[in-house]
Amino acid sequence: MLRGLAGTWAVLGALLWGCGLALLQGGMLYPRESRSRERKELDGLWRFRADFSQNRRQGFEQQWYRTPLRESGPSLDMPVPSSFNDVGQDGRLRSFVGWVWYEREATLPQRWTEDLGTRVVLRIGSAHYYAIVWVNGVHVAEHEGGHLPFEADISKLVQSGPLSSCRITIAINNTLSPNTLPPGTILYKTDTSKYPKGYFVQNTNFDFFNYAGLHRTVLLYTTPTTYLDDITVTTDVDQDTGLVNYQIVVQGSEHFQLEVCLLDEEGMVVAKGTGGRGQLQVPSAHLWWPYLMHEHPAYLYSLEVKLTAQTAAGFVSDFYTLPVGIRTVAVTQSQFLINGKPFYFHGVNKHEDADIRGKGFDWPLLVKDFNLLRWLGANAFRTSHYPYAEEVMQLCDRYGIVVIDESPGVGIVLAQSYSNVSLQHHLEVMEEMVRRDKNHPSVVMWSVANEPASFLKPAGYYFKTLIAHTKALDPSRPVTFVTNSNYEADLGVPYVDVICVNSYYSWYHDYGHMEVIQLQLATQFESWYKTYQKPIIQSEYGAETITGFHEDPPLMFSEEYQKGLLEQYHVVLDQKRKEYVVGELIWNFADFMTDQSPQRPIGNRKGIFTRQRQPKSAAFLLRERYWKLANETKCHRSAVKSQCVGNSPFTF
Ligand code: GCB
Repeated sequence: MLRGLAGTWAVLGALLWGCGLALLQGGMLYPRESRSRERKELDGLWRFRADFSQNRRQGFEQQWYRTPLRESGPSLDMPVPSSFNDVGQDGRLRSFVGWVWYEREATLPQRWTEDLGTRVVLRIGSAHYYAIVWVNGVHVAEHEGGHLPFEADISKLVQSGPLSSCRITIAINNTLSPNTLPPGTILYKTDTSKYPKGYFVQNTNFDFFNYAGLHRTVLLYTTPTTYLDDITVTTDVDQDTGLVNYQIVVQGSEHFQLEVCLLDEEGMVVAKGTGGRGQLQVPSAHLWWPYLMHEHPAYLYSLEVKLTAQTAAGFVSDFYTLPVGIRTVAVTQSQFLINGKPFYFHGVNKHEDADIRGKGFDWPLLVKDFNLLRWLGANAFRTSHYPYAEEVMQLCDRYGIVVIDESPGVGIVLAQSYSNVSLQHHLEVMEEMVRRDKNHPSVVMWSVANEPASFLKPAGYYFKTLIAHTKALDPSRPVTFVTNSNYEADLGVPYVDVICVNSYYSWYHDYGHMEVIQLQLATQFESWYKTYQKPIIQSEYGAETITGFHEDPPLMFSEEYQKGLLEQYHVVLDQKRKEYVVGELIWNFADFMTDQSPQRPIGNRKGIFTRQRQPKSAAFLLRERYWKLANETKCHRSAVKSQCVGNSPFTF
C-alpha cells in the first residue's frame, strides 16, 4: 500500500514535470567550465562606497556609475564575497541602511572580446537585497532579492570595440519593506526631542542580522552564442533500473542536435540518448542514498550533454556536465520515503553566518561545517531561512546530506505582507529557487516560508496559491512551510505535504520548567496528527546557551540546561517517531548574529556549536543520539556499521 503510493507520486512527478517547466523563463545552470565554457572569478577586493546622503540617492543624482568610483569621491577596499557590515571600524557602516556601491575592473581575455561567436555572461551569485548593475556605465541588470543568482549577457558591450577590460559597478540596497522577502519596515522617528531630523530605523520580524553586500562569487563566464540554456533532470526507479528523465533547452539557434551520455563514477558510459527530451535507463542503478543510510551514500552519475548547432559561421558545440543522483522521494500519511525506505531527518537548522564575513561565502567555513555535520551524524538540514550558496548544495549532493530547501519567506507577519504584490514576488522567488536547485538530489522538499502569521485571514489563499505554484514548478518534490501557529488556527497547513512545527517549550514560556516539556510536546504532536494525518517534523527546538556557563541543577543559559531541555524533547520524539514523526532538526547548528536586543547577548546562542564552530556539551549529546538513530535505520544496518568504523565512538 505504502509502496504503491510512493510509486504513484514519482510517476506523476515525472509526467507533470514538463508542465512545470513552462512557467520558468530561461535557465540558471551553475557556471561550470567545459570544453566550450570558461569562467573568470571576480572575487577579491572591490572599491566600495556607502551613500550616507540624507535620501541615500546621491549616487544616482551624481551618476556614480558613469565614471570610476574614485573620481566621484573617496572609496574603501571591500572584500567580495563578504557582507560589508563587519569588516570595518566604522559603526555607521555596520548598521547602514540604503544604497552601497561596489566597483571593479575585469581584464578580459582577447578571444572574449574579439570572437563574436562567444557569449560573455556576468553572473552575480547573491547581492542582498536589491541590485542594479552597470558595465562601463551601461545599465545591464536589475534584481530583487538576495540569496539567488542573476545574470546579464554583456557580449555586445565587451565586443563593441578594442577593449581589454570592463568596469563593473553594482549598487545594492538592503532596505526591507512589507513587500520584500524577507519583509521589514522602515520606521521614521519624528519626535525631534528624541531623534535628529530624518532619523529612521529598519525593523524586521526575523531573528538574524540583515547582513548585506555581495555575498557570493561574482564571475564572468562564456558559452558559444548557441548554447545549452537549461537542463532539467528527474529520476525514478523501476525494480533495479534507474530512470533518468531529461529535458534540455537551447538558445541561439533552432537548428541543432543534442547528445546525452550518462557516466558512472568510474567514468563508464551507462546510457546514451539524443534529442531535447527523453528517458535514460540504467540497469542495476546505484541509487543516491542519504549519509549513513547506505555503505555508498550519495552516488552521483554525470550527465554529459553535447549540443552541436549549425550557425552562419559553421558548426559550434557546447558541452555541459551535470551531476545526477538517482533517487525517489515520497510521502505517505505517516512516513517520508527516500528510495521507498522510511527516512528520519536527524539534523540541524543552519544559517550562513560567521565572524567578520557575515553571510559571505567562505570555503574553509563550508568544509568545516560539513565535517562537523558528518562528525555529528547529521543526515539533514534545513536552509533556514533562505536558499544557501550553490556550492553548499553541491556538497550536500556529494556527501548525502538531505536538504529542506527554504525560501527567504521569513517574518511574514504583517497584513501588508499578504498583499498581491507580496504574493507575486514570493511566486517569482519560488520560480528562481526551483530553477536553481531543481537538479540537486539532496533537495527532497521545498519550504516556502518560516513561521508566517498563518492564522491571519489572507494566509489561506496566500499559502494555497504559493504551494500550488511550487508544486506546478516541481511536481517531483513535496512542499511545506514551517509553522509555529496553533493547530486549530493555522490556515496554511491544509496545503502542505509534511507538517513542520517549531516549538520552544520551557524556553519562551514556562521558563526553567523542563518538567512540562514532555506533556506539551506530546500534546503538540497529537493535536496536529489528529487534525491532518500527515507526517510531522520537529523543525526547530532548542535553548540559548552561553558556552562555558555551567549550572547544576541546570539553569537557563547554562550548558546543562541546553542538554537537559534537548533530552526532554528526545523522550517524546522517541515515542512519536515510531508513529508519524519523521524528523528532528535542532535550532541551531551554530550561534549566529542577530539585531541587538536585550534578549540577544551578541547574537542568538542556541547553537550546539559556537559561532567559531567549537562544540558545546549539547553537541556531544546530539552526536550520540544521531549515530544511534542512524544505526537503527533497519534497511542498511550492516552497511551503516561498516561506514561508522573509525568514525564513531559508539558501538552497534
Ligand atoms: C524561531 C525562528 C528562528 C529563531 C528562533 C529563536 O522560531 O524560526 O529564526 O532564531 O526561533 O531562537 O528564537
